Parts: sequence; C-alpha cells; structure tokens
Amino acid sequence: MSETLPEAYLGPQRVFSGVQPSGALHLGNYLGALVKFVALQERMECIYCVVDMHAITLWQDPAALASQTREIAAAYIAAGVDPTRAIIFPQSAVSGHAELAWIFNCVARIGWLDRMTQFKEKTGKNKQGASVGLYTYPVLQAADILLYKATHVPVGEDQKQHLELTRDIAGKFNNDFNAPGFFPLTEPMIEGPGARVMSLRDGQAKMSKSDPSDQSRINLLDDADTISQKIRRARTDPAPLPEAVAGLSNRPEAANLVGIYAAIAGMTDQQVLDRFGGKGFGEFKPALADLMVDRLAPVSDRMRRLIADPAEIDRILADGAARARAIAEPILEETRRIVGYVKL
Ligand code: AQP
Repeated sequence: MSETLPEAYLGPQRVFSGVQPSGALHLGNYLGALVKFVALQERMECIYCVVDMHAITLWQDPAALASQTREIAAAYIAAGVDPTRAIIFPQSAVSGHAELAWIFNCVARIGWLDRMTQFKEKTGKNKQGASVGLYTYPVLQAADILLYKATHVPVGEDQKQHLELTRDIAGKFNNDFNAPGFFPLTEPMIEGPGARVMSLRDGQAKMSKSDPSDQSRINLLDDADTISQKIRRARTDPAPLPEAVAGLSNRPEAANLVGIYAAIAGMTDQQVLDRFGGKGFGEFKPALADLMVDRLAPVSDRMRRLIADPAEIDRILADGAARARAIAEPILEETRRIVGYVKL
C-alpha cells in the first residue's frame, strides 16, 4: 500500500443517481430526487438508474419487481427526465455494477460499514436476520456511482453518509493501487428544498416507502381526494403558524408542512410564513393540499399513461442500458488492469 497521493480528477463532470423499485414513489422521492434529476439534465450528462439490485436487499415479490421497475422509469419520465438526453436503465442490466461492487467489497473496511446508520435503522434489533446484501448496500452504491466515474450525485439528506463512504472507497482505491485521481471524489448534491421530507404522521421520521402506514406519505399516484384527505389528517399541533421561521424550531410537524409548501411553491419557509403566519392549520392545510394536487396531478397522469405501455418503457430501458454499458466498459477494463487481473 502506498502513501496518500494527490486526488486531482480530470475527467468529465457526470451525474449519477438512482431510486429503488421497492414500492410506490412518494413526495419525498419526488422533491428530494426527481425534481433535481430534471434540473440537472439541462447542464450535465446524467445517468439515472432504477436500482433493482438494491431493492432485493429486502424481500421483493418477484411477480411485482419488474412492474415496480417500469413504474420508477415511468416516474422519472413523467417528472420531466428526457430519456433521449439522460440515460435511464435498470441496474441489473449492466453487470459491471456487481463486478465493481466485489472489488470495492475488498477495499471497504468492516468498521466503515458498521457505522452506517441506515443499516441500523432498517434492521433494528434483527441484525442477525438481515441479508448480507443489506449490510454491503453502500458498497454497491459506491460501485453504481464510480462505474461511471460520476462526479455529482443528487440525493436526499438520508443518503449523505453513504456518499461519504463512496468518497472513502474512491480515495482508498486510488491510494492502495497507486492510481491517483482514477476515481473521482464524488460530490453529493443534497442542499435545496425538499432534501428531507418527513412523515405526515411523525415529524421526526422521514417519509418512506417502507413505512407501514400509507397515511404517512403522499404517493405520486395518489388521486386528488386521497391527497386532500391525507393532508387534512396530517399530524399537527394546535397552535397557529408562527410569523417567523424561528417559531418552527420545536414544532417538527408544522415545520415539515411549511417546508413541503415552500419546496413545491419555489418559496422560502419565511415567504410561506409571510403568507400564513398567524393562521391556523384549518386554513393552511387546504391551501397546501390544493398546491400539491396542482403540482402532482399532471405527473401522475403522465405516469399512468406511460405505465399503460410497458413495451415502450422496456424499449427506453434497453436503449439506456446499452448507453450505460458503453460508458462503463472502458472504466471497468481499466479497473481490472489496475487491480491486476489477467487480461485474456
Ligand atoms: N423523505 C425523503 N425526503 C427527501 N428525499 C428522500 N429520498 C427518499 N426519501 C426521502 C430520496 O429519494 C431517492 C430514492 O430513494 P430510494 O428509493 O433509493 O431509497 P430510500 O432513500 O431508502 O427511500 P425510501 O422511500 O425511504 O425507501 P425505503 O423505505 O424502501 O427505504 C434518494 O435520493 C433519497 O435520498
């Protein structure tokens, strides 16, 4: 192993991100990820994966996995990702993800993975019963990103620790194999509105696909009545909204609803409070529900139309997979050489 080397990465800027086909997409996925995906395609080469290999770290019904994968692809396109510009494909269609993950399993340290809070949150007291894949999930995520030498990854705040691990793996690989700057130290793009959308039932827990309560989240395919009903029933406290942001500090549910309004309307939290400060939730919630329906209805309509034509989605995914392989293969070839595999 050599000493630490300078890390200048001189390759092109490239965006990679993904969503698991592990259930219905929700408002947190939309604001935390999809909205950013769309904005970035204007200025960088973007690769958006449907990470089905990640999804199977928890049990997925095989009969549902393929349709869930197509549904995520449909959500990307319905949200505004253009598949002729950005690359959209299923992770399992490019075998390089698994190959690079193995190499990175040999670079990452057990102590690094032991610190990952998402694994602890997802397994709770049942660590011994969890799959090995769930434990090494962040290593596969590093492989997803670095297989394309992605320099930027738009994600929600929950992924921050995993992206730090990706940087650690890239740095250690470059250092151990005396290949300075071979893999980039990828930048997470977390900031911005919607980076952390919380559950409608508990302002301290993130909105999540796997929350057993459907009332905890707004699904992208919820209809207008369901959205209004979920917002009406969202947990809040009895006080009116404060006039200033500081007044939200010990009110997680109120802060979450104000943050959601701000993210959808393209306003700051303070601008929302300028409009609704001093008003009760009886007035604020219907306004939020209307805003949400206006924003999500066109997305869910487009999604439904796309899902009705699975052959067209498969055509887009196959085209994306071919373009992804073309980027990945030379990087993988060079990685094999650096590691010292025999070239036959
Ligand atoms: N609540 C959230 N607020 C903001 N962003 C979020 N993301 C997820 N939840 C929120 C972002 O959505 C992208 C895709 O996430 P994922 O499906 O790959 O996995 P996840 O982060 O584990 O999402 P879920 O919904 O919580 O799924 P389950 O319950 O299956 O684990 C990521 O960019 C994520 O940051």
